[in-house]
Amino acid sequence: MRTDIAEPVRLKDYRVPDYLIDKVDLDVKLHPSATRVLARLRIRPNPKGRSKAPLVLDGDDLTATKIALDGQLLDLHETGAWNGSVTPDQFTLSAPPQHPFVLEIETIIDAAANTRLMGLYRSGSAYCTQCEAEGFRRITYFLDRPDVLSIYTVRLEAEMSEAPLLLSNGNKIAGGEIEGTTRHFAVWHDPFPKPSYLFALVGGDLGSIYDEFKTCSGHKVMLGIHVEHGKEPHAVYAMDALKRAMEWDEKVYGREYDLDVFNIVAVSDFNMGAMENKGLNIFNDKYVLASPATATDMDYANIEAVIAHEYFHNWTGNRITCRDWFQLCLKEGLTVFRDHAFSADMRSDAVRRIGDVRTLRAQQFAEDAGPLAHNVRPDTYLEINNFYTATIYEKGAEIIRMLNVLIGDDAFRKGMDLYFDEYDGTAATIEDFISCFAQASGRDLTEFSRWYHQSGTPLVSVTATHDAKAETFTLDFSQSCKPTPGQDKKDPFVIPVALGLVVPGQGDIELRTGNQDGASAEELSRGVIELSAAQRRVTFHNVPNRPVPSLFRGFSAPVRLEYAASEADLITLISHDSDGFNRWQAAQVYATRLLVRSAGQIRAGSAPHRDEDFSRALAIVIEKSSDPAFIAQALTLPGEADIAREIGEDVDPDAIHLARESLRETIGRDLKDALLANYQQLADSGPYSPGAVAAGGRALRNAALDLLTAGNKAEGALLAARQLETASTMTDEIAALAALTHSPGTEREAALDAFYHAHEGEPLVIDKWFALQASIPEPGTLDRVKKLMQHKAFSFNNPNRLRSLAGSFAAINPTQFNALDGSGYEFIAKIVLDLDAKNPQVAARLLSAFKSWRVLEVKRRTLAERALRRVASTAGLSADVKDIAERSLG
Ligand code: B3K
Ligand code: ZN
Repeated sequence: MRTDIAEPVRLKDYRVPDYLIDKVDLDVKLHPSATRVLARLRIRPNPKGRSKAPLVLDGDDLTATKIALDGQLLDLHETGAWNGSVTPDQFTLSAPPQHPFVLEIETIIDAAANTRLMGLYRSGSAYCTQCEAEGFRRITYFLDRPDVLSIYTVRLEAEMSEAPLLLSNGNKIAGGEIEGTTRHFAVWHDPFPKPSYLFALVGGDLGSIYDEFKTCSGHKVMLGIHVEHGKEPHAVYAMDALKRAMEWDEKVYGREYDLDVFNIVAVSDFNMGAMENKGLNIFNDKYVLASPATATDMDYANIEAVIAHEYFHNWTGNRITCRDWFQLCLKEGLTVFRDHAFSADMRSDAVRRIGDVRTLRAQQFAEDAGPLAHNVRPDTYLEINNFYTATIYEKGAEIIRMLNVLIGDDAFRKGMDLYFDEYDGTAATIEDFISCFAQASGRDLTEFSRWYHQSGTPLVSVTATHDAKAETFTLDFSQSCKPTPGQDKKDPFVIPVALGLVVPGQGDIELRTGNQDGASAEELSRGVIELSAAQRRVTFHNVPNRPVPSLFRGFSAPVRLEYAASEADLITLISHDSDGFNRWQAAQVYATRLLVRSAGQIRAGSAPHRDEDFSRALAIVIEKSSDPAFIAQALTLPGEADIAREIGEDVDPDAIHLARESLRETIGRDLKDALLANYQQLADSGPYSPGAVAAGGRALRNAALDLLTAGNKAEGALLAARQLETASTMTDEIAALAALTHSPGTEREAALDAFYHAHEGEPLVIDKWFALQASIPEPGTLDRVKKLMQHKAFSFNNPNRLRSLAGSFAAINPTQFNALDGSGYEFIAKIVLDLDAKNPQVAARLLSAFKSWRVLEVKRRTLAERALRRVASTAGLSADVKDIAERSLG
């Protein structure tokens, strides 16, 4: 384990590599505890690098058995003889040849002992790899950085019985049995130069499904998805999503696939969601396997999105990669932007946008508001694996979305085409990317680029004045952004404000008519005002009746909006806004306002305020909207973490929880008839479809069940019990079980037991069972979670199991994680420490659950700080955990 906290890596220190590695030939003999890797590297001095620089190759925990330079074996015990050094973490040649040369390195790897799941490891009986960000150096010594691009040829050899399937990147060029032995081999060649983080291999005995895709130029591509034997039918949906993604990228971006084969392998031990290795994506099986009886509609939607995301990386990430890890958002933000657009095209636009914004607010806004806030393009890092964050991914995607809104669809597409033309086959930077859009749109994007180097969520405050006599309507905008770690002062952001002015009964006012002050004709015709200074005023003329401003339509910028809309205005927007997102947003603002007020009242010892107008507003949504998925979103209140963020300081999670429960109860009672009518009308019928329409019906039905249960526990429990008995989909089954878990008692326990026994053989379903129990907002939950950690279905070494149980407890159970006695914090801190020795990446991720500790009321804050300090001061911590602990403490 790496315990040495190295010096921070800084963007400003970037230097081109002194050596390049043009070709990599790997000869890998798979063996459970002693895989032999022979790497043959063709190296040459980089004409752009420093001359006569030493060659320093990265390693991590490596055991080299042989190293030869241009065919001459180096005596590894006598390093003086060849003027260099070799340690598990580095290989150095102090005076390497100044002409092309070949370095051959033999390493022996114990894949079975690799619990970090980085480099070569085993998942079940399969061998697989994960190299991003710095895992290749756990396979062989290398210039393990994304700007060293090489052509790989990989020969894999294994026992036929153990690994009948042998895969690597690129196309298969040879293979067969090895005569006189029980072994076989396969040779894969990838003609596209790639960085080492995109290398992958898989060896195993897996079940496969195959299909074919004909690209727009008529090239036939063989598609394979490889899963645990017996699970093949559960991979059919992923295959369908893959083909749709391939077609979409051709149609929308003109991007064609470039190899003869595309393979996806699903494994059950994986640190994150999936990995875009060239031609050989490796997936957490959670994002591949689905059947109506085992996966929810949300799972199906996630599979579609992740399959598309990894596939889209083939162009945005692989063909054009990142110069260095500071540019991570170049591939991640852009690819999330692309997968969001894909999902929106596959499903309902407004509903997808609502889902994406919910995620952004819950994860990225929370990160931006706390001690872990960082730039979308960081300036420095200690451990790059800690930067695969919502800020890089989700905010990175929002920046590109804003760019699209600002320059329009045509210039945006032109900019993307330029980017692909100009930078194909290279390792690029954010500046390279932005320059393409500056060129395509003729705009100076320097100020816009501040989004990449200033952290924090801007706050946009708006006041509106209507002058009935003068028939004018004036909007005054101002922006600010709180200090974030290392950044006290911020320059103004360039913020696109998509807006409309809504008049009840009349709809949107035509913005172009009349003389408008302070906005250009182009802004008005597009309905997008650009806020690029600290303040801006826009006055609309010929506005006899006071309109209601609908601001940030479609969530046109990742900002917080402060606008004192009256409740009547919010109801106008809920009822009449032509923008679906803002209809939903108005309901959320209304709910948040009530919830913040009630939480304050509860904290002050009084009863929460009841508001029937809000129920009436929701009744309007139910009545007016024809899209069940949209209604379901409107009926889902802001989460407890969202309310906490809105309160911003002295946060009491118990008061927030009670306030939210009480509002759910009120809605459940007030809207009982309408909810029940929808519940009954949307009863499941016909064969299962994972499509948006059928899923929307189930979403509304289950949102109704949730509120009905909140309104009347006994009646809700009856409905839920009936649904649990008759459910034909996992969506309905888990929703019913969730409704039942609201009430303690023998019925709940019996339902949980029955669910377990019905799904015992399906680890991914048992993960839902773990997560559901970990999220019960009751004091007994911590004991329950501890007990479940002893359950035979639990495994401390499997990231999915651990995330379902401990991760859910920390992330989605705010009252118990933040229990007043500190037991939740101590529990998570202990798991982080126990896990750190085995899998630092997952341990560090779990520790980031403390990211909002500073806003808690003083008792909890003190206890959370104590737990964080205990972690930070533990000897022998990994760089990953130490970095998160120290930054959290700030
Ligand atoms: N690029 C990978 C993430 C790698 C994470 C390394 N710690 C998956 C993705 O974003 O597509
Ligand atoms: Zn990605």
